[in-house]
Amino acid sequence: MINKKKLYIKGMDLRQNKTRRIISLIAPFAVGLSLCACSSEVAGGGPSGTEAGNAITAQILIANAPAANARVKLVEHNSLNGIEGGYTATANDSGFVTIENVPVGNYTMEATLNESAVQWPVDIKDTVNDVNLGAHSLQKSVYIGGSIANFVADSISESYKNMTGVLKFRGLDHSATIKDGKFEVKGLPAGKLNLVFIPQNAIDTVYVPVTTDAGDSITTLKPTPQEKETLLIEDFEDGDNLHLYSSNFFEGDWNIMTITTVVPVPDSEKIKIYPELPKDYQQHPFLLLIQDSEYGGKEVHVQFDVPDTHNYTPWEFIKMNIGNSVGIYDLSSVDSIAFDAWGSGIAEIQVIDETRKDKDFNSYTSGKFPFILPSQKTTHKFAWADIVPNEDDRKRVTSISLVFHDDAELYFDNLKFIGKNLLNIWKPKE
Ligand SMILES: [Ca+2]
Repeated sequence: MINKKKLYIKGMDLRQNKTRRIISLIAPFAVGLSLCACSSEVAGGGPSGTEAGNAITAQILIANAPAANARVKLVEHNSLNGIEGGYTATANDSGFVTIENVPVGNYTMEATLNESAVQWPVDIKDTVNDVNLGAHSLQKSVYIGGSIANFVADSISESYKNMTGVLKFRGLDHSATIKDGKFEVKGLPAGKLNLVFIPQNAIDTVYVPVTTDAGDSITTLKPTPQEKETLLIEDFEDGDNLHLYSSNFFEGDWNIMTITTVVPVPDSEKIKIYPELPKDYQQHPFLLLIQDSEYGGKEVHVQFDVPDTHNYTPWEFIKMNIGNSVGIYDLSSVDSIAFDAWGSGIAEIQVIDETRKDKDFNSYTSGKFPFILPSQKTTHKFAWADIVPNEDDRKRVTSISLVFHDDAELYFDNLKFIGKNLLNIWKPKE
């Protein structure tokens, strides 16, 4: 802050010589730059030729170098009149500008050069003291354009959305004509922009504040409805027991199993699985279910045969773990699931969170959704919320199964999730 004080005193001392005074003011900020003795160009409104009054200085930079010839405008903060009644100046070779004799008030200063611009607020508290605004860097300018309908609330009448008139910016020297509700403005400074749509034949204007970043191209203020995406989880073409998004061997695997509610089960009452699993088969039995499809490629085909006489409740599972065995996965971004399934019998989609237990100490089942398997190849599409009604449960999923309680034949292929940002679901929650 010592520098600032020195600067101020220097300016006071040198008040008799305007040119030298400006150089003194800017010198501490211009170390290493070659200063020219020429005075900054001063133009625009306000009284001139008097020795009294303040002087506002600033340095304009572009890519950390002086922005020679940058155009600077100082406009009253709330003005809709642009440079009319405002001030302009052009930066010298060292990027410095000076504007003198600015009345007390709140202003916006804007600098532009080619495709770049910058704006910042300027408060003038008196007409005596000099104001050093420091250095400001030009950034890629902002584009705003399109249909007014995309910038105003739906409740605003159609006549406004189709208006002919003019668009102005409070505190900035920018404007654009509006025809049939359409407009276009280039070269705006990033930051807060206060748009005012002024219809030709009406009194009321529409005010729309917009906050922008450098280089923005803004054609709507309304959130664009995000496109739904379809994620193919499994088509079995790779012939393994991991689904397509598994990141290593231990994650996201498919399984087949049968469970009975009595132990032991006499051989004559055991559930038979076709294709039969060889007794010495050491690898994952699910691989045996992946077969060539008559429709091309591969699909899952399995048959469960429950003996006519049995004394238990059969459970037959085709189960896909979402990821690793301890991970809980957030499937709330899934809107629906689709798959091809056909054959015979009744399949029940079951969605499970194995990290939780129900009152019987079984894994917590958040969704049970039975459907009849048609005899012909059929694509089924079910709303995820119909399968898992509780929203919180959709955030905690460990596996999805097709469960059978009786004889069944299943052909299964092309499991897809449909929703938004679906790749996020593979991140385990805990
Ligand atoms: Ca397939």
